[in-house]
Amino acid sequence: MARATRKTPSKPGGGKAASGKAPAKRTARKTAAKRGPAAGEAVIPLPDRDTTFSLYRQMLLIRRFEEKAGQMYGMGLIGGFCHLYIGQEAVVVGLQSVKEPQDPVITSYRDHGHMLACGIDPKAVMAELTGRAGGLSKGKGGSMHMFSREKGFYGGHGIVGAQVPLGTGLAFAQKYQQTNGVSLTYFGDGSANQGQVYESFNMAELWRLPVLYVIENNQYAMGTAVRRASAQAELFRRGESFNVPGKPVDGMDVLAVREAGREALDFIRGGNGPMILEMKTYRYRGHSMSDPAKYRSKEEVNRMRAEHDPIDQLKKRMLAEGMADEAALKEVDREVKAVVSEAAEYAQNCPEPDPSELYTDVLIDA
Ligand SMILES: Cc1ncc(C[n+]2csc(CCOP(=O)(O)OP(=O)(O)O)c2C)c(N)n1
Ligand SMILES: [Mg+2]
Repeated sequence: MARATRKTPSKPGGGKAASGKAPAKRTARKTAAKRGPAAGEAVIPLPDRDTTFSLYRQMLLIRRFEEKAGQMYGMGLIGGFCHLYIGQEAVVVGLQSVKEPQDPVITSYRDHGHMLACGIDPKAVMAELTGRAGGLSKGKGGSMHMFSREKGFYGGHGIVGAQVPLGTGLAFAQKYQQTNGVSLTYFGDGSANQGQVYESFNMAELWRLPVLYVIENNQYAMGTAVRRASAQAELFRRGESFNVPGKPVDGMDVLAVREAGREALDFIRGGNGPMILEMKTYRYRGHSMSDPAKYRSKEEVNRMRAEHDPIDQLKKRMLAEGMADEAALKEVDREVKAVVSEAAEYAQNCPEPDPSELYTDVLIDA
């Protein structure tokens, strides 16, 4: 049966959508290079007090959780791999704040922040890191392999790029089951060079699947800078050959993430097929806990921390605009620290899984 000709929706952000025409190169480059509003550009207003505090609290929870996980790893309490999300908090917190409850989430191994943002109990996440029975995967999955259908979190994937076709499948399920959900499929700049990503783009566009591809461009794939590995380093343009529109976003600004996320989700939920958001972000720590990060200078990291930290940026605005005083923010910090301490306690005192668990949750070829 012949497919109806696709109507060209107007692309969020004002560019051309699925017509195949990219936004003018010059404009795209300029936008991509930018972080934060330039002089004369409209500043995104803070949302209401509850929402703003919640964004602040969520980012801080991820930050403190990850710092604690890093410490516990250093003490030998966490084995295996452990990839921290510190620096990237605005991406997942911003998007989570504008998605609908039925929208599934899937990501890579750098997944603790996504789980916390999905509302998964920090105790269960920390206990999984320490390999205990109270962990989300009963202590058998570790840092990279946790799931919660209840919270719409589908992993936690250690194979670079593998979550992209799976996230596309989740989008297919939303469409097939008519949930009106959008699959939030996160992957990194390095993963963006995997072939399976483009097979996914093609199918998603052909079948108009409700999927938001979120590229967390933290500038490095292990020790390789994005420009050394990517012939087209403007990753938001990677869907052009498939008519998948894309947009660059300041991923260090939770308000910019929210705004772009809301627009993109509306566009996708409106039946217009997939979209890509390239979140320009930065990871402060090494690729994993065993990476001394010698491929970049301390100055580079310090500059990002000093000038673009997502939590500090929001804090400054809240203080400057009289939404909060230091005492109110300290109180949030205290609450968050208590949650993280409780999780760390639990993760150390919980028993190890019973040996009989070796035979559960595994596929056995009879
Ligand atoms: C198929 C595959 N190839 C290589 C690896 C090894 N590896 C693990 S993480 C990684 C880098 C991925 O970088 P990126 O997608 O930018 O994500 P980030 O770690 O920055 O979040 C590589 C090459 C892997 N796990 N799977
Ligand atoms: Mg990366």
